[in-house]
Amino acid sequence: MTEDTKADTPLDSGRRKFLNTAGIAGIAGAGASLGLAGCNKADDGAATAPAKADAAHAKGSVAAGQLDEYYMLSSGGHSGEARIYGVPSGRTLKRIPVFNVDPMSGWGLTNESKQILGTKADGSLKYMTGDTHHVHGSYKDGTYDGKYFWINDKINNRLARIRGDYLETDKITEIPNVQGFHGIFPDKRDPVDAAINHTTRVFCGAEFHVPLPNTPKNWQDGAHYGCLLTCVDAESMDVRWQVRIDGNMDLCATSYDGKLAALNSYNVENGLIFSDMMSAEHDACIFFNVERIEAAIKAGKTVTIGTSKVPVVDGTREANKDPKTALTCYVPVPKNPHGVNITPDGKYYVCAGKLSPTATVIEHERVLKWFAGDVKEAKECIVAEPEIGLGPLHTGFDGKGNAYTSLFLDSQVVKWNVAAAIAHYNGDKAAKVVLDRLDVHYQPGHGYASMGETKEADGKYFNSGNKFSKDRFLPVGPLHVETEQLIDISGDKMELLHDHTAHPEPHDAIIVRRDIIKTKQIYTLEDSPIHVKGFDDTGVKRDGNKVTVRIMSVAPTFTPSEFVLKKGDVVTVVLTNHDKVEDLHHGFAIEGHDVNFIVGPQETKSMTFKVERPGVFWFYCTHFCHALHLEMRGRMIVEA
Ligand code: RUQ
Ligand code: CUA
Ligand code: CA
Repeated sequence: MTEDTKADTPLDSGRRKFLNTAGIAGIAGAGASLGLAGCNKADDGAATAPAKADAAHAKGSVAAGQLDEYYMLSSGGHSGEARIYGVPSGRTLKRIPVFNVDPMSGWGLTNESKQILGTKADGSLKYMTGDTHHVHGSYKDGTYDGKYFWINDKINNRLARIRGDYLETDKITEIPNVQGFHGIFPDKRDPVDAAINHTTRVFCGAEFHVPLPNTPKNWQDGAHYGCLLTCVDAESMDVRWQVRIDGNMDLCATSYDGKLAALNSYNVENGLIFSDMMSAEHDACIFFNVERIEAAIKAGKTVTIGTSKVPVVDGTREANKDPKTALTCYVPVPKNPHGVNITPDGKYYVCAGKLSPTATVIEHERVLKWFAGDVKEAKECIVAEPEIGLGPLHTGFDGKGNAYTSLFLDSQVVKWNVAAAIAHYNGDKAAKVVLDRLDVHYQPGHGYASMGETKEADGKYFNSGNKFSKDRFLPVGPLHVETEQLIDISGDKMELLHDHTAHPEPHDAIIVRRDIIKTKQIYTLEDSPIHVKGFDDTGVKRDGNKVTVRIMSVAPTFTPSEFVLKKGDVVTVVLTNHDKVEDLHHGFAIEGHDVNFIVGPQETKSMTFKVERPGVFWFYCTHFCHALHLEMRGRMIVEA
């Protein structure tokens, strides 16, 4: 046994206690009252036998040359990108630039990507950064169809779409009148038209209150502030409508019948300062009745806010007192919850307690009944409130009736049974709710199971996205390596398979079966309306000081391999890669001009820049492509 397979040495449990104390002190010091009484804490776990550790390691590894079973699409936090890891290996497969600039692919540099990202009048990027938290895929028949993936930008309130065939960003939409855009979830089918059994909408929750419209006038007065839920069209990516609510929105889940979107709210107080956000004993899980909202939009019961033309309906409590016409239902949950997830059978929503050591289980059918006027009080939609441990944040499911919740303060993942929790809530005190606990290292945030957000939840793996790695990897400076841990959930007991590093700072992810994602290996020339058709289509065209240089690449040459410009020219290079061989990419970079991008087989990219320095400038291929890759270069000549 090597040093790093030793689990739970005395040192290890000591560290865990330190982290717990620090975590609780942090929250308690901030004025929260933690309802900790009665919370069962498991012992620190038994030492793992070496043979067992080796077997677990083998289960979590993928031999050289073998492929992973799943794609894990992960957010990249303040890097602004998305990432793909292999499961079970934990190997990094790809980083997808989304809201960030990426020199390798030319994202944020090429004209095509700048158009997707959005530019200012001078042609420069409107934003250089983003903060991605949640990735979700498009659905058909209750499972992923592999067509699209969506990811949010919390900083600049943008929703991006990644197309499943290239696994590249193809559209970005900015959402008006919101700040702190956090939770997203695509719908799983249409609430009315049974023939539409796939995703057509994406719901986006806003976490921060802003004055509506946003002016600094009366900024002290919270009454001017509000939060909006936004519905974006999955195909056009246009903003369809918004709903103004009381409170805020954090995470989102959608029902399998398309009828409801659920968003947890930790600030029903509409507080603008920390202590106000913590003042109420209960916050809410807010349910949105999609069919009624769209009917209200159609009927024109809308307002617009500021310069935005997006229709907004009123989802506040005051305006929705009658359940039979209500657009929204506020189910009270213990103060400051985090995360909401729906069980794969579509029956229950689980809201994690965060400050409360409980999870709140809300029955879908009862929420529908509340909207029909058949359930008196929204709180009657709650069917269980199991005590599961300290700092519950996010829940994954195995499709066998069990839930796996991350416990931030306990540094654990807890496995509990949903049916047993309901039985216990109904008085069956013998019902065994908590089935297992596993220490993770350390302080997990998001956790998600393989296919766990679909009807095809398969109960194989659970990935714990830990917020702190401390001593799990070689130290690399003050900021520790980010860590994720893969857990086998196929047996009665959870089994830790391995740690893998994650580039800072991952949040949420989804684990998608590999047969669902069907990527193309070669681009289509016609993807680009300006592609260079062939040798006859190459060369230099001048229109005043605007010059277009059309180049094609065929390994290992560029045609033309030289072009002459004049100082002051604004030049657009259009490069089409005419190679048709899988994986045969070429790069294009020019000294001194910040030009750097790659083109895949049959792909076209363009970039516009100004030439202000006379001289000879080599352009060269940056991506290894051929035995004569180094020779794949040419000259840009700028005359005085
Ligand atoms: S949140 S640690 Cu941005 Cu997804 Cu819960
Ligand atoms: Cu073309 Cu390297
Ligand atoms: Ca609150």
